[in-house]
Amino acid sequence: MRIGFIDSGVGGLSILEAVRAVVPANYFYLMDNRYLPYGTKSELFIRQRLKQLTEHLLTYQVDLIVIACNTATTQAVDWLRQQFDLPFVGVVPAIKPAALYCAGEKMALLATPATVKGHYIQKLVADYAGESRVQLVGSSELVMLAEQKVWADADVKAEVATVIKDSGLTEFAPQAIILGCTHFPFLAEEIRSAFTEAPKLFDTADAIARRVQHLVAGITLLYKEKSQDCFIATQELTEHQKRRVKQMGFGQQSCWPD
Ligand code: DGN
Repeated sequence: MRIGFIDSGVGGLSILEAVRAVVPANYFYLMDNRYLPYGTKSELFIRQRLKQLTEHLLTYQVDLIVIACNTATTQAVDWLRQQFDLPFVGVVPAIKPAALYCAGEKMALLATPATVKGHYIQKLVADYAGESRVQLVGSSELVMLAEQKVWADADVKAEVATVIKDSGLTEFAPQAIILGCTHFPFLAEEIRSAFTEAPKLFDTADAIARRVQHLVAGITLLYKEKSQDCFIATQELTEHQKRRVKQMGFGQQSCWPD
């Protein structure tokens, strides 16, 4: 079994970890760091780029692709399903479970600017938020802070608190926050501590892992693979980043061509 992953940066690793824990496979993680962050790009750009990345992953003969990015999923996954004949698993914010938890109280969706502006999210909120009051916050700054934390172990607590405060969220004081960007689980601690009363955080990693597990059970393999490895393709990384990638458990690295 070969499973492809796509994100513009480290965010998809939060999903990869959950999927790897339950599905034995060879993993191919395409980290499109050349175009990080996706959250500021147009829908047309994201679609064309995802098409290119999917074609690249197909050269590794993947059986299934996880679009481990809310931004790319909300802008492109339906369109990709029409272009290619393999299963795609997308990641969308966990609005429904958060609304159930809040039972009509306040909740917030923290995602990228592109995700919060998209029709897909507006519809999810209209369909599933129920009586809850929802504040939508789009931030690419948080994406970059998550990158700094993961790559360099940077202490980003103060910066995260400032973004949360400036967005009006501390004043809004939601009972729940939906982490609608796969980068944000890496900032969970910092986000919680930006509030006097920590809200409950909802992410999608476990739901995606169950979905992949379900789909994989229905895929018939033409050959049996013995190894279970994790490969990563990125644009150039610094020496420090290369060492981090190894620590993260990636056996092999290659450079994603332009
Ligand atoms: N991790 C992506 C997401 O879930 O939306 C965001 C990364 C980005 O490029 N903005």
